[in-house]
Amino acid sequence: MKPILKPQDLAINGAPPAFEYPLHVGRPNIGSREAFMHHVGEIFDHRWLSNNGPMLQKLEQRIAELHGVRHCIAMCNGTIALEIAIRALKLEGEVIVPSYTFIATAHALNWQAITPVFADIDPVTHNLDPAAVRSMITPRTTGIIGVHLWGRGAPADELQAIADEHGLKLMFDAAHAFGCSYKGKTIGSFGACEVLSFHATKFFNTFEGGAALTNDDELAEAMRLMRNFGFVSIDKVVHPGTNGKMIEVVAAMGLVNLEAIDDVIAANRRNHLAYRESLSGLPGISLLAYDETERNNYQYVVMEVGENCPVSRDRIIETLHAENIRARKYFWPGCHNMQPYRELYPHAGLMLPNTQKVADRVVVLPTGTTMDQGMISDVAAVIRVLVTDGS
Ligand code: T4K
Repeated sequence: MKPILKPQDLAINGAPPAFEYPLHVGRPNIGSREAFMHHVGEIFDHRWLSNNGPMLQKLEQRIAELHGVRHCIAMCNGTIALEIAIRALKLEGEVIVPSYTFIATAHALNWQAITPVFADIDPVTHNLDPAAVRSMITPRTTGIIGVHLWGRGAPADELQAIADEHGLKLMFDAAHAFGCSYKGKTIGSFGACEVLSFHATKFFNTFEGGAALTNDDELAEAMRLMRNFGFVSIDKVVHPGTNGKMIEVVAAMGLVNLEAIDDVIAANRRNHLAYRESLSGLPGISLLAYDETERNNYQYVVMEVGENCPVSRDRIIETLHAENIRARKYFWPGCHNMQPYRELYPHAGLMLPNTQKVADRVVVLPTGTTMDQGMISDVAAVIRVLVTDGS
């Protein structure tokens, strides 16, 4: 890339893109290939490919230890883990969730004929606002699902107080929060249950995968049964269930990637600081900070484009895409603006002013182990030239 970038150097003005190949948000972090291939050899030798195999059991034990919980029930993906947790908790009627989250949080309810009721977020933290949650409770409400968005803890203690006061169940979508803490306590044991995602794009991945974490023995047992068609033993089914199992080769990927998590955190943190420095002082541009007193995985670089920025968020996205930088507008436009919710609740947005504001100003930038400092300077240079004199 050119040393001093000028507006005419932007690809959107006919120049070649800054990057020959796309830089993606969500590029997978991958541990040792040799170790993975070794595990695959072991799996073939054992001829045990699925159904509670040794790789799965080891992975579950290690993840439970890492998160300080008694039970980790690994599953084929985070969405199925959410659905099974919701069902095992016997949620019904209405459940309060943020709209500012990945669509899976809402769909996991709707899929089971439960109404997701969208509550607004705190515009500073992007997490559920407890006062907004309180205002959405009705006689049909049975639960609350908090989301630890970007891996930053949702206000678990305040949500628990509301749940206790109203006799509601509380669980968390912790898809972003592998290894993170809230008020010094590792995420994983807040509420009745917390659900992780191990999708390819996540801080820790197993290609696809997910898990429910809990300290509740009965709940854990119910989720284990539901994950495997309700089989309690050979030939004996005692519960309705589905196929939510994680296969051995996937668990092997998890065991390998667990060894790499410190390196991924170091890379993500270094990238976060590099972005912070390169983007500092730009009008209307800010980066969502991670609380350094907590454990963070720094998996998301969340840039916010404020009203005082001379160019719009969408113009920034358009320019980055032209430069082969595949930044994302996560989680625009908010679940309430997607189907079927948009049609079911056409006026939901009236109760969600902060959700609308935040969804309109966020740009998530590429990070992870595939990004180096030079790439980050170049991404920042594109944003800088656009914001300072490219409008
Ligand atoms: N709750 C929350 C809060 C979540 O964020 C998610 C998942 C869930 C629940 C559900 O968990 P899972 O059922 O997925 O385990 C992606 C992911 O598919 C999704 O897992 C994730 N959240 C969400 C935040 O991001 P999309 O629609 O953005 O995917 P896509 O195909 O556009 O890919 C995202 C980026 O990653 C692209 O820039 C390409 C890049 N990528 C992707 C894959 C799969 C790669 O470079 N390599 C890859 O292998 O949803």
